[in-house]
Amino acid sequence: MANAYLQGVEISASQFLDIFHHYDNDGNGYIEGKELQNFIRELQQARKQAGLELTEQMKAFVEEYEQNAEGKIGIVELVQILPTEENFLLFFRQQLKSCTEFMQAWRNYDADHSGYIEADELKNFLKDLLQKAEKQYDDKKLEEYTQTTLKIFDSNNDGKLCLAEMARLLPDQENFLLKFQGVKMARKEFNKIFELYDRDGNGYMDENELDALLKDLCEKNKKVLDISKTSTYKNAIMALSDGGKLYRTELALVLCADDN
Ligand SMILES: [Ca+2]
Ligand SMILES: [Ca+2]
Ligand SMILES: [Ca+2]
Ligand SMILES: [Ca+2]
Repeated sequence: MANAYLQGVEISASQFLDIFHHYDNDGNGYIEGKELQNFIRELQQARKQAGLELTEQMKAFVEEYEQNAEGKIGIVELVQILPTEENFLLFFRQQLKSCTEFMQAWRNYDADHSGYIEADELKNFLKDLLQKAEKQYDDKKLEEYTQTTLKIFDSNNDGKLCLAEMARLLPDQENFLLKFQGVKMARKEFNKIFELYDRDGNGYMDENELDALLKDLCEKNKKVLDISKTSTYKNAIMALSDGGKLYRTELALVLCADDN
């Protein structure tokens, strides 16, 4: 079924989702290695069968990855290749060019500060993106986009998006949030660290306190984190702050494992 969708001149948001899941065989959120080679082969076949030329984007993509056994693409890359109806995922990418912008948006749209983007908050997010892009939409479309976006990013199926799930929207090189997944700590340890680095004990981190914490964290986790990027990490995380006051709840989104 999913490979038949590849013949479409225009692919709907839900067909797009089926295609992604079909080719991401092991479900790790990327189409890579053999999966990618398989996708390239079937894409070429499908276009031929439908009597369609490869689009310019497809040609460039095939050229880049055909001989590349290490190739790896995520959802946002796939959406750029396929003729998806209303490339709504690209609106995110246009708005969220850096990790800092991503964090600002997160702070903005997590209106109830629950630490998650729930369906109604996601809908507001999409609505603003569509309006900014001056796209026509109705309630039914908006609902479809919301549900599709949720299905794409909600890896643990709890019906809401956490920071790490949504971070998959970011380009790889910008994506330190996924790296921080590897250094997340239990709640108890996190609390201890928060108190240690909140030097003046006023209940929030200022920029300098966060800087000291991140430097030590990078030093301790050299394999995962890049110490030369400390200030990039810091600026992005400070975007979660309340006018320069970074409270425990917000820092916990980045550093604290969810299940603790
Ligand atoms: Ca995969
Ligand atoms: Ca929320
Ligand atoms: Ca989730
Ligand atoms: Ca402080």
